[in-house]
Amino acid sequence: MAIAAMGKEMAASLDLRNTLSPRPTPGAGLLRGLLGKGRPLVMGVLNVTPDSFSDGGRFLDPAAAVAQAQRLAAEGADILDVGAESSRPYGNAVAVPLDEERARLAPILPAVIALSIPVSIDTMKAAVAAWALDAGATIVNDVWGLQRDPDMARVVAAHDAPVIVMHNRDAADPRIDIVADVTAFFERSLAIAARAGIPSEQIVLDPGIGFGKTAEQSLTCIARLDAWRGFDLPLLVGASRKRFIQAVVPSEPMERLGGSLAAHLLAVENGAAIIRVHDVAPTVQARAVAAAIRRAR
Ligand code: HH2
Repeated sequence: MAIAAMGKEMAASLDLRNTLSPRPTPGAGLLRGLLGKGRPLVMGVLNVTPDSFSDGGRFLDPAAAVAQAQRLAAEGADILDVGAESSRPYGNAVAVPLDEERARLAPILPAVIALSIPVSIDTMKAAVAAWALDAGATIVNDVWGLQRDPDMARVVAAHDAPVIVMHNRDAADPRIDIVADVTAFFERSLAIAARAGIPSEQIVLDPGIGFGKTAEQSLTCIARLDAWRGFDLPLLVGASRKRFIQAVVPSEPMERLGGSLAAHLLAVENGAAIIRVHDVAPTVQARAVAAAIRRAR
């Protein structure tokens, strides 16, 4: 069966499933198990969008999206992060209606989940998160850290799902102390999470490289990652292909692999437990070599 046709059939069963009871959730054991692998986790990015900043339009076609998910899995991704609305780290946000976001995901999500790698849903909408979790996604990645959609924390708690709480701002302000701003944002998110009943073992913190930050502030967030170790929660860094790299070495997004690898290796040195990347194979190789060098010390 062609992948697109398979996707349609699976999407139909997904709709049906949503009228039935939701799947049992893996609870805190999932995140604990992943982090227990004893190495930094590589989260592979799948953007089912026309307008993502580096690969918009490449995986909008369901067959291309599923093939990319299979590739990321084969290359060694520990988690697949699937998104259908560009989070537009650099402004010009084009809000995607709920139905459109779900329509982009429906033909591919079952096939991605069938790869048996934990799937995180990269969305700012509680309704999309709930729908994807009911369909078998197991992690929520909220680029507004539970602070944009007022129903997000409830959905995460109700599904007993791990959640990535990412720092964000509407606009960059070069005058602020970015470390203090991120810290205050995390504190607000953690208070929202606690009120909703999300256990702290289910939370990952992410300073949101490129989001509402100058290039210097993004560099600072990676350099000062240890500032957030005091929260005693796993940290995620997503520096892949981001614009701060161009501020160091002029380059187009697809020419930023070297900068992405450098940023992620240093993030790991500074305490990142998860790195979010578009290029899984080179990152897995870099992780292995860095680990071998560390062992040879
Ligand atoms: N970056 C992007 C999207 N989602 N989620 C987390 N937790 N951390 C990040 O740094 C992060 C994220 C932006 O990258 P991409 O998905 O490739 O671009 P777009 O949002 O334009 O689709």
